Amino acid sequence: MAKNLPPSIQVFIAHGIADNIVPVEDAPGIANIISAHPRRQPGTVHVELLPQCDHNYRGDATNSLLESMQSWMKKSTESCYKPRPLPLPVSSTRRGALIVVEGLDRSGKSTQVERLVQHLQARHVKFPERTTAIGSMINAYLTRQSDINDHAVHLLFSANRWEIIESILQSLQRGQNVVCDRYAFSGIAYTWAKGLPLDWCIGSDAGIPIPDVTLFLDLDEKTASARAAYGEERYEKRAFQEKVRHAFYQVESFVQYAGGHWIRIDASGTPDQVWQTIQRHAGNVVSHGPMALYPLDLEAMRPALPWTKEGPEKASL
Ligand code: Z5A
Ligand code: MG
Repeated sequence: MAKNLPPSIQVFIAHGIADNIVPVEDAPGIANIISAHPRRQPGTVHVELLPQCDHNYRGDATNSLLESMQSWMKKSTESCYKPRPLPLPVSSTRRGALIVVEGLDRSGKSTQVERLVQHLQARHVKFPERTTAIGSMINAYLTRQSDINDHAVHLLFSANRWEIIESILQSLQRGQNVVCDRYAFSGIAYTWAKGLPLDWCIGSDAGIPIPDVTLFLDLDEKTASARAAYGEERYEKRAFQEKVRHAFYQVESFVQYAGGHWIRIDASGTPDQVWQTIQRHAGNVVSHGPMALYPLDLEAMRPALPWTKEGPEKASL
């Protein structure tokens, strides 16, 4: 049997929302990684045969693998915290997809979001939404017309999302795709980069829907700072942006852990090059059809949160 094995066999176990990698103690020669994948059907299995594995393993591989997976699933299911999907009222229409574009300042989010909105005929949402009463306070703060305490302004950014979430859910339920220019992940990354405790930064957005996909436009601070209008608003300083970038990389890992679908995209290409990638990933999500929406859940993410109580630069990548 071992002779005929392909160089790589992959088996996924879907048992919850966590994305774990654990050793398979009982089948060392066959595989040593099992990963639970949040978006697979329960019961499907994914094992990776690593190149350094002993390909000459003999014995009842299937049984030994299944036994070890069963015991692992039992253990991990017992300890796994599972948030419930957000209750979207039953509707005969297939719900729309929630697509978020995130990234550092001047990474080209708004440029790409405009194209995506047109392309999908989607609803366009921008955070911060500066036209509401809360949004106008945020705008005054960002343009340095007012000073607001770091905790208070974080809560304003969150409140600005909460005042619009209900109508986003309604759009999704009507079957309309929604594209957001920034989301809660900006809230977490920017405030955490200021040094406030990470779990506090997440807490005020706990309960909002995890997007069907987050497209993160990754750009180094030097390139970003050469783009138009950089430096006009409060946070547009290179040292701070570097911390924010570091924070976003961490956010990526614990959002993925919680079942979120996050794609990091190189934003240093031309707008057309970036668009090709955006269009492909967004198209995949829309054509596959969105699944249940899960809430952003602090408890579900906690095992993946960096241990540090300090800013993201102190957390290991
Ligand atoms: N913030 C927060 O702290 N907490 C929160 O919860 C939220 C936000 C939601 C304002 O956000 C601030 O709020 C932000 C985070 C914080 N920090 N700051 N400062 P905003 O989204 O309103 O910021 P903005 O004024 O729209 O800027 P932006 O979003 O950073 O820019 P962008 O949308 O990423 O880039 P762009 O407008 O599409 O393009 C910028 C320029 O680059 C423009 O001249 C383009 O023509 C050019 N461009 C675009 N793409 C390219 C490529 N590929 N190559 C070359 N040039 C390009
Ligand atoms: Mg923008």
